[in-house]
Amino acid sequence: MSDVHTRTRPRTRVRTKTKRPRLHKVILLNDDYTPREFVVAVLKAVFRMSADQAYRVMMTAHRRGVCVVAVYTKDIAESKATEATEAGRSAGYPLMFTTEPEE
Ligand code: TYC
Repeated sequence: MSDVHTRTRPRTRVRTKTKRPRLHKVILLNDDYTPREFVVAVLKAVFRMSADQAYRVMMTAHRRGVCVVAVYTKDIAESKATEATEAGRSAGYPLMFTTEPEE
């Protein structure tokens, strides 16, 4: 009689919530050689920043060593960081952009 009430199947629930993928930060690193105007031009071209925004980001990296430029999905962050770093390299500058996942 008590057998019919015995539950043997584990209680499971299908997860219906879809987690959004983590976003990745693009980070600008300071160096001693890349001209300020060149950094501003790259930020405007690659990250579609206004002259004001680009100047502020460049000066933050210049003063503090690094500055977060923007956040994107992993693929976009990585391709923009590569494109921007490559723009510096082509012009003979050590300008460097990296990426890291957001917390
Ligand atoms: N520090 C450079 C200079 O004095 C300018 C610069 C700023 C370079 C920010 C890189 O991410 C950077 N010419």
